[in-house]
Parts: sequence; structure tokens; C-alpha cells
Amino acid sequence: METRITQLLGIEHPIIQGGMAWVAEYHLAAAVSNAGGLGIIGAASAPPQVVREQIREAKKLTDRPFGVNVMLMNPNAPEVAQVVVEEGVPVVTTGAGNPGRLIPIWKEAGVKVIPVVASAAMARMMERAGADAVVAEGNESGGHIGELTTMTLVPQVVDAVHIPVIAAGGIADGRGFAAAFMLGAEAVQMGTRFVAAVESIVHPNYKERIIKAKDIDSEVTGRSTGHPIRVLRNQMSREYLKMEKEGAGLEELEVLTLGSLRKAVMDGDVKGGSLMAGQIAGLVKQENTCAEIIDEIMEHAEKLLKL
Ligand code: TUI
Repeated sequence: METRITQLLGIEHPIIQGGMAWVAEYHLAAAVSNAGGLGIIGAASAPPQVVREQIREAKKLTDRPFGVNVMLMNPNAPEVAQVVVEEGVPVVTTGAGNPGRLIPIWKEAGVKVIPVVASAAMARMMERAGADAVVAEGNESGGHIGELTTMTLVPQVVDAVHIPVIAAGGIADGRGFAAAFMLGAEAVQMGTRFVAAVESIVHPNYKERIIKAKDIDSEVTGRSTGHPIRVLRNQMSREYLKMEKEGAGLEELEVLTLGSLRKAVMDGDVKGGSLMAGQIAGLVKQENTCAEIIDEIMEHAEKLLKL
């Protein structure tokens, strides 16, 4: 299937893997790119040198294009932005903030820039700043989220900008893909489905929680702090929400969340860890390879869209 996104990125299928902190390392990114999508290395809070190593390892595993996600809450973001340029990475996505000051550096180096946005206003601002496309991410997503749902956000962003729009949040199969295209998207970005991929290095306990999750098993922590994060309900999220209700401050709450994503991903701590996942986790029933995931989605979506 060809869209402005497959043409822009030189990829076979309009499926992008989310740049998830800790999860989106080079094995996963290379597997998604080798399967014809766009794999993404999530720089998250990693030091610039670690991001450089991740990029070099991914290059050993794939000849196809892959990207890096720059998380803008990371104080090192400008240095990571420079590493992306030096390593010749063809595309960046950004999250959790406004990448405005970094866009000129990337554009000058010929890097394609795809900010993640949670509103039409932000999408318009990014288009004016020179973005090549945007990811419109609804609050069904896991991790750091905005206010609007995918169903409402995507068509409003599509109408607000001329650049192509990638839909994210709540998409994990061919139906979600086709629905996103009906809303005007020209690609989808998926996170949760790829967390449970065979090539994902996430601890088996975390994958099992996703595979066993029901529709209503996620909740949002941090609404009171201005950093809403969607996770699968567990001891950590229950304690966090209880403390939030009791009016706890950011410092007290941070004790619970510091290092908690790492605990979930690396140690498999499904009680005290932060099990970031989207509302669509209930639809993810088994571990599949990235190629199986992408082929299944494309086959079903093409039927639904009668291509
Ligand atoms: O960035 C994400 N999702 C994330 S980042 C992340 S790392 C983290 N870990 C622990 C605590 C906090 C963060 C986990 N999940 N998604 C992309 C995204 N960006 N969603 C929403 C936004 C967004 C929000 C506001 C983008 C721009 C924006 O603009 C505000 C501004 O600065 O104008």
C-alpha cells in the first residue's frame, strides 16, 4: 500500500512502531524495519552515547530505514538530536513536548521530522515549523497521553494540516488500521502490540500482563501532576492513585514512579513497576513476530479497505 508516508520514508507498509522508553531498543526497531514498517529506537532518558550505540547496533541488523524518537522532557534532548544527525538517521519522531527549537537542526541535515501531537493547534504549529508529517496520538495510548481520543483527534488534525497524518492510540489490528485510514490517516503508529512482539526484549512477566489484559485494565496516573501516564492497573498504580486522591505532592508521588518503567521492562516487576500500555491491550492475545503482526494487519486492512 502506498501513501505519502510510505513515499516520504521509503518503507513498504504504512506502519510505524512507537518510540517507547526502554522497550523500543534496537532489536525491536530493526525487526519492524525488516518487516517493512518503520522501526523506531526510543531515546527516552538514555545518555547520548547510549543512543549512538543503539543506532549503530540497529544498522548491523537492518539495511532498511529506521528512526529515533527524541523524548523532549529529557534535558539531554539537544545532544540526542545532534547524535541523530551525526549518525545519519533518516527520520525522527518526538514526544512529550514541543520540538520547535530542534527542527531547524534536523531539517538542515535532511532528517525527516515527525512530531507526536495531541491537538490540532500543535499540529498546525509543527507544520509551520517545517515538520514533514505528524503523529496524532489519542489518549487510548499507553504512557504519556493528551486529552483527546484517537477518533476525535485524527480527523481534526487531518483537517488542520496539509502534511500527512499518522494515527496512534488504540490501534492493534487490521480493523484499527482501516478505521484510522477512514479518518484520513496515511499510516498508523502502534506501541502496545509491539511490546508483546517476539523480538521485544521486555520481560516475559510484562508481556504476559498485556496478553492477559482485559479492555478495562488500564488507568491513568499523574493527572494531578500534569503528567498523565496510562498503565495497566497494579499495586503501583493503585497506591499512586490513592496518594493522588489524598492530595500528595509531586515529590512524594515521584518516589513511586522513579525508575518504575525500568523495573517493569527489565526486572519483570509487575507489582511495583510501571506497566505502560494502551487501552487496546485487551485485544493483544498472543506474542507474534513483527513480520506476523505487520503481514496480518496489512492483509486484513487491505480487504476491509477493498484495495
Ligand atoms: O511521549 C509520549 N509518550 C510517552 S513519553 C514517556 S517517557 C516518560 N516516562 C515516565 C514519565 C514520563 C514520561 C512515556 N510515554 N507520547 C507522545 C505524546 N506527546 N503524547 C502526548 C504528547 C504531547 C503532549 C504535549 C506532545 C506535545 C505536547 O505539547 C505541549 C507543549 O509543550 O506545547
